[in-house]
Amino acid sequence: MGVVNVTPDSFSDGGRFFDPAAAVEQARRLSAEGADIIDIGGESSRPGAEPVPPEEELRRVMPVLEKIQDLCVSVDTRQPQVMQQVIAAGASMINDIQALTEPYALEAVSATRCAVCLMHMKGTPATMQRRPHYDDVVAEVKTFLRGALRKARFAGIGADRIVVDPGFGFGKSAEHNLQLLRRLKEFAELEVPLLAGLSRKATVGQLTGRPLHERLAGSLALALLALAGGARILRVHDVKETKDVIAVWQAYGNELQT
Ligand code: PT1
Repeated sequence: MGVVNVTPDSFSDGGRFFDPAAAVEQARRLSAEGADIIDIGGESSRPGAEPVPPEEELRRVMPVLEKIQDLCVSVDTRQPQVMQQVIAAGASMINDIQALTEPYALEAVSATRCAVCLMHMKGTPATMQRRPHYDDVVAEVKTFLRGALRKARFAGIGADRIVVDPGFGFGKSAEHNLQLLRRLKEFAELEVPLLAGLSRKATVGQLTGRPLHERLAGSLALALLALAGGARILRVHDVKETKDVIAVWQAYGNELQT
């Protein structure tokens, strides 16, 4: 999954693809590099980010979505109004960092054939990194995702339309993120595909001492660890490089096809 942020303030490429034409070009580039899904978002969810009204989110996302309808597009949004509109405009997946907990979000997805990513977050982007605490981060995240999955299934969303995500960096310290990664295999118990987003995040910075634009190698190392833990979808900024990691991972697990 390749990330295209249509925001003025995203953490790693804020403002770069705010212009719809630049966002479309980036989506095409990531797709050509081998991304199976393009994730477009009109609201930043980096630590400290403030919410965006749904009208503004739609103003950012729709012009891009309309020009890449031939691609498998996921839209990163928490707002039911946005979900409804982007699904009508051809989005294949809703990527919700709030796991469809907003009123009417379940309904916005259930009445359609659209897929959904249910993600765990503790708190809100504005406050989530203020001293997050867990007794057992893996147990707590898994319990939350099990509940979100049950609610989605009960609303009529088939298990074949759902993926889950532990939400790396969303109300989690570097140690919490590492614990989730070490025990990622335990999420297989939820019996739906697992998505992992670690690309360029603060944890990479903490582990390597690198600033934002020098986190590629650290991100690729985490991508491999996520694959080893059973992740099936990697949400990344650097598609070409991550595809090489996947190629190595697949060759390692299979006999080489020549
Ligand atoms: C993610 C994700 C996302 N991450 C899904 N959607 C972001 N499904 C946006 C930091 O610690 O992992 N999964 N949508 C980006 N959010 C963050 C969070 C960016 C934390 C940076 C950090 O630096």
